[in-house]
Amino acid sequence: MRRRQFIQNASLTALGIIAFGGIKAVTRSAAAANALRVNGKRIESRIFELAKFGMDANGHGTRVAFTQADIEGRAWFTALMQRAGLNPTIDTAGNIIGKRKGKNNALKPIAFGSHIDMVPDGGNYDGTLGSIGALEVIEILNEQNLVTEHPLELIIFSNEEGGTIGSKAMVGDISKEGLQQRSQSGLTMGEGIRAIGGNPDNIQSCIRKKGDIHAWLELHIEQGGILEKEKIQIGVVEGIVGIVHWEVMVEGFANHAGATQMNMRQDALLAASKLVIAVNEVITSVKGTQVGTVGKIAVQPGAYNVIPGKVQMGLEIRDLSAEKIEMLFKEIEKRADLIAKATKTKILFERQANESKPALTDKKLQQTIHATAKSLGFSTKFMQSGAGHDTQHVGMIAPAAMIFIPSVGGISHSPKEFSTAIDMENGANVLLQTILAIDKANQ
Ligand code: HGY
Ligand code: MN
Ligand code: MN
Repeated sequence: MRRRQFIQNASLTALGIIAFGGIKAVTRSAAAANALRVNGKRIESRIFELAKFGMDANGHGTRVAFTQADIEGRAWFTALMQRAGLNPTIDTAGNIIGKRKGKNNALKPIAFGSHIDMVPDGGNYDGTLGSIGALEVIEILNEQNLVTEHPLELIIFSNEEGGTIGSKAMVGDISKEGLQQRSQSGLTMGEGIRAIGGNPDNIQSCIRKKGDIHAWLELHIEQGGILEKEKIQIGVVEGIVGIVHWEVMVEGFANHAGATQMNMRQDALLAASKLVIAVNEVITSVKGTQVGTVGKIAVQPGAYNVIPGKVQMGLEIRDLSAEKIEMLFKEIEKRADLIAKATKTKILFERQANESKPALTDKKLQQTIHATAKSLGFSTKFMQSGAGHDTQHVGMIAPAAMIFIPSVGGISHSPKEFSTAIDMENGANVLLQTILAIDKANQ
């Protein structure tokens, strides 16, 4: 009896030690995970490395999607993903996908990333911060031999600046017409996707369905000046504006600039100029944070001594409400009719296929970002994004959210775009710890 009792006690003690050791190991590993921090220096140096692709002699960036600079920048990034063990592949929309196994690969992946293409003459932080920050998360997990429960996916979306093409394709929102639309590079979207290793003829196969991704996170610069002005370190994005583009054709009559009296003219540029002012008046005529821009214009034939016969412009309207965008556009159309009559010209609007719907981000993920940032000692602000992002499409098939860091001077889409090393490090730490929090909570 005594012997049996002894063995029982001994095994209970042994069990207790193992259990205690196990709990200690779990708390140790939880504490170790909480203590993980990114390597800010590596982030900053990679930002400057990537900036070199497409940088011209006077330090201006031209890594426009589908151009040689984009192809080279993508190759550089893909090599880093390869070295980090992510086995990068390119899906049929040209998105670069890296995968890291979890302990339980039956779970859906936690995905994160951004884009590395730029606007013409753009900045070095828009998209690249979220891409390099995402890679930094993988580097740290590798260095610490930490394996998450969930598998992880790093996604670099293609042609974000030209209409968030890669993320739209991933949610099945790219039409045939959308593939025929001309991109900033001069190639059609379909030609461009092929140029970067995608396969537009089979674009459907890149589609992810609802439930395929457990959660999506994107770290991004704010691109506005609110965080800097209010001295806030981390922005928690609540919603992302919708964006609609129109090509505007103004048709007048090219004629001799000397021999044609002022009241005999059909001056397309005069009409276009009145329309640009009308856009500004309509957009600013109602309360709210909507924005409207005519960002590009081409005049034909373009000579001192010829009255412009044709003008082609690009109109963009953005707001968190799709209905408000439609209402504002109808008002602009009314003004265009009056201008066309007064100038004896024709004004046609051609709505572009690749528009983005407004999107709210996932409330639970917002709270996780907020709590994580607070636990890291950062100030936070819930806010909307006036810029469009891939997140607004991924949010259609998965819980999605964004982490913002300040843009110095609120400048973006400009060579003057800048974010400090410490703000980038803070943002990447929030990204890292939020991913671990989601993984732990098995949200
Ligand atoms: O245009 C935008 O809002 C984004 O930067 N692509
Ligand atoms: Mn961006
Ligand atoms: Mn941008």
